[in-house]
Amino acid sequence: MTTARAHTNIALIKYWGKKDPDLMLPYTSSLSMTLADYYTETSVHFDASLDADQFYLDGRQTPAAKVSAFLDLVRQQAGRQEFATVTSANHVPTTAGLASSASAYAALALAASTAAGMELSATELSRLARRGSGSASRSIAGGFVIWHRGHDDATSYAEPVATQPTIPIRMVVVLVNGGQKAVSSRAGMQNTVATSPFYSSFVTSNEAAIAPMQTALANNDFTMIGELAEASSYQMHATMLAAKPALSYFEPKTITALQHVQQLRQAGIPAYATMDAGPNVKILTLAPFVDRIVSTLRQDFKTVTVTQPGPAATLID
Ligand code: 2P0
Repeated sequence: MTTARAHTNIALIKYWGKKDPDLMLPYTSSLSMTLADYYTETSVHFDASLDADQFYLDGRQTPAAKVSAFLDLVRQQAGRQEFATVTSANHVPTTAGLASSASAYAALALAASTAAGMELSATELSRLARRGSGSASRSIAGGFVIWHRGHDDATSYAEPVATQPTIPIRMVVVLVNGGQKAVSSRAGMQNTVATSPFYSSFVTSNEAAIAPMQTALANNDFTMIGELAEASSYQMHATMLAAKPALSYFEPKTITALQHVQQLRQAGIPAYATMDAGPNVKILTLAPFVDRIVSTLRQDFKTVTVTQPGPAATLID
């Protein structure tokens, strides 16, 4: 049995839309922060006596179709036939309002490829994880990570940005609603690509933000990091809102949280908002300002958590 741990990540420059849904090639490059406190641990054991893949998620037997499709890629690469038992535990509490598909497929890619006898490089692992979920390609690496959109399977992978920032960047996660989202990322992005008249503008401006973000990270320029991240998030949501039918992940309390961020900034606190395919708000800041931000948001929200950059995916036994 092989066990791997991978941490989830939040994109600062977003991924929203696939050019090639089979190979999971995105329209834009994206850039993320891997998170310290939220991760998935997954064990894989190939077993010749099994007649189907078995999947246990958080202690419960779970339909294995998606996991099986991913294991097929691993079996194909490794030249193996056996089915596998996969046991996975998410340490990504739904109360944190964070998605787990990134950490899930990154952990599965590392555990399954190792269990199948392969020793993939970080680049190969990222390419494999990408096939499970686009954002999982980024959870193979730690710290600040760029997923190069590439133009084929070999060139679309993630790696740490060349120069990591040394300033103490923190992320305050504000829970607006921890429930299941009504529209999955996969369906939402597909419809946005197909119907939003703003989609090509999103691709152009998002892509144009990648190099400045790398520069801002290398220069420890937190104002530029925050401004670029907030802009990418709002541009992604504006593009979805223009889709037909309109796609909005905003809830009334999302606006409340975003207003707090604006007011904090007006008061001179470095705080910038980013949102994913859900109503929760993540606030980028620096360590000295965390307490002020948390106490402000707790006026209106019960669950406010804090995290920081986290490590690369790793084997744990
Ligand atoms: C991101 N999100 O860059 C963007 C921003 C959500 C909003 O990646 O279809 O679960 O499995 O590739 O990666 C969420 O979408 O979608 C996501 P698939 P994924 O983090």
